[in-house]
Amino acid sequence: MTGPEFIPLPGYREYPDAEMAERAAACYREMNRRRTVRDFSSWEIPSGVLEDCLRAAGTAPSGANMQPWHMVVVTDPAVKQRIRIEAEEEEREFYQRRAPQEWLDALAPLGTDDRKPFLETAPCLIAIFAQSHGVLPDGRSVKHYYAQESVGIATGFLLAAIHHAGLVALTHTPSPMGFLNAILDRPKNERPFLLLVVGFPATGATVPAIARKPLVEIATFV
Ligand code: IYR
Repeated sequence: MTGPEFIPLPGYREYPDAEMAERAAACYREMNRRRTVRDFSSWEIPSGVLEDCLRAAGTAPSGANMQPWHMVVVTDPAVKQRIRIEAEEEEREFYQRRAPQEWLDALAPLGTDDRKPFLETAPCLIAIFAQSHGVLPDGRSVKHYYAQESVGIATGFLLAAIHHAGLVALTHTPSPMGFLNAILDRPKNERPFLLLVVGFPATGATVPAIARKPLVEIATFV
């Protein structure tokens, strides 16, 4: 057994204080323009863009570097239609039966309901799966640590990359999402984590008039 191998930190950049402050402010301005969108146009995403967004997602840190994610990009209209049919079935259950009133009240400002036309209108769906464990070529299982947290971080990277590229997205969570394994032929060690809807906003797209919490509410400095 050999010890761990180390290399010099690649790609680190040091900035003068003023430049650092400007970069941090610019990043906040950029991220603050991101909005979750539910009105999509059917405009196609230029080729190669999503690949780089997915590569950016794959740079996320993960427990024991297991990279416990798999992302399925769906553009085939027939597959999108199957996903919409199954998702709307779950959503009908949710809105008509499963959701407690408190949850429905919390969703009211978003104006959501059980109709999910964007699952077919948008050019692309990305189904993100979390792998509870990995499977080696010889069939042996490798435990994954903090899979949910890791996939959550990778999803955040993906959302930031999608926004940075000039696309919009919706984080969609039809629940339960087990139908995604069947439709997308993913193995049992992969659990659907989130369904991202990605594309361009429809002309005249609107978003709910909601606000972000100010810094004093989301952070404490000690
Ligand atoms: N999955 C349902 C309900 C829903 C739940 C949450 I939490 C949201 O932030 C938004 C919607 C739906 O997609 O409509």
